[in-house]
Amino acid sequence: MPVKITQAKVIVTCPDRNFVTLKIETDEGIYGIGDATLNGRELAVVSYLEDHLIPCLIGRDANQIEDIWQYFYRGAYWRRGPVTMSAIAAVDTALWDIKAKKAKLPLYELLGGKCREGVMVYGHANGQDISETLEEVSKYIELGYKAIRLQTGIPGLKSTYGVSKDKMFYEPADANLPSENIWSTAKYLKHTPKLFDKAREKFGFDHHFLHDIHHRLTPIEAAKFGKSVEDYNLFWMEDPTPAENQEALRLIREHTTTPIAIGEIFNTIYDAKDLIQNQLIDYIRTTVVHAGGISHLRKIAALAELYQVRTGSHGATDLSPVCMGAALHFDISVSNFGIQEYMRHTDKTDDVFPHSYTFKEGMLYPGDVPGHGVDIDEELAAKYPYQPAYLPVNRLEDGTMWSW
Ligand code: EZ4
Ligand code: CO
Repeated sequence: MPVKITQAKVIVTCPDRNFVTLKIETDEGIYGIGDATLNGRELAVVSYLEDHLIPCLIGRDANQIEDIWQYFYRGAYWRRGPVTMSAIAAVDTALWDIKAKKAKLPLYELLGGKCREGVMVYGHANGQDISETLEEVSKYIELGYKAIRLQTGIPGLKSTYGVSKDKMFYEPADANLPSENIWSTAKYLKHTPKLFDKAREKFGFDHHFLHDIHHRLTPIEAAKFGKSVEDYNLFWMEDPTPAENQEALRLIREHTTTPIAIGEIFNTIYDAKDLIQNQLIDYIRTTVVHAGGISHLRKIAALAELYQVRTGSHGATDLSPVCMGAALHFDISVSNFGIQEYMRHTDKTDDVFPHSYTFKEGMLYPGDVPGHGVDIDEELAAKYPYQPAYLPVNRLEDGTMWSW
């Protein structure tokens, strides 16, 4: 029996940070929600949904998730890109939520069932200097984390990626016009291996340590970095070099066995396929929200499985609890899951998005309620209006624009 889509609306709220949420309602009274947040470009996705997708959704059969996906992807003529794919992702996630609620099953049951008990996550330890970062690592270890990302300030640079005043709730979108960071590759390459040297000296080798380079190095510099930290056994180095130039990864691979994770800014399987098929990465970091939803992410994971590439989905605070909930159902049901990033949301955010997922001893569990298990409290959401917020930009010391 068809389930008719009767209404769809976009909810924009800022409980400590901006989130864009799509809510799709049906004639059976069942609704579903999907995350459509694109950090620093939120309102472009709102318009894409309100002006272009929602009018085409009304009256369609909510059961036909794949057909609706194809309708919006192929049917638009203009394909791919973060705005388009975040909007399609929100529709897809909301429709999976509806289908699972209608079946009275947690979403992972429709995706083939659980492949594992829980989802290993990693948290973010960051500090102005090495000793501050190590203190943060201790806190994560006390909280039970098995995997931790380490970032630290660099002597001689006023600010850098991954380091903020607020520790547990690190938020990079910090100003109503972009703030500016200054970058020096030489200073970074000199300092960062010391962080991992001290961390292994202090904590040993029982925990997974990760690191995000945030697209800042050239291929040969990234190769050099990977080599310089091999003794510290990193779980991965993330975004070592901008991935528009995918051939560059071959050069890095030839020089280092430090595993590589890429994909948080990818939107489709086409962005990832060469890196996967040539085995130039070890982890693919595409997300439910920015890469076309559950349906498309599962296709990426299936391709990656053929090449022993595992998933390591992005999970920063700018992916809403709706995305996190959906991601956990994906993570628990794909065979080649690797790890899930998990930056905690603030209490204000969690209050607006009541959810069934829970954290215990370094793992997240999606919970067993029907659907993806995340809801939105619309009354509360309305109390926190949108506030413009940009991600920073990055310049070299001589003023040259660089990758943030
Ligand atoms: O810069 O989510 O691995 N995590 C990251 C994040 C991203 C932000 C961008 O919105 O690189 O901190
Ligand atoms: Co990253």
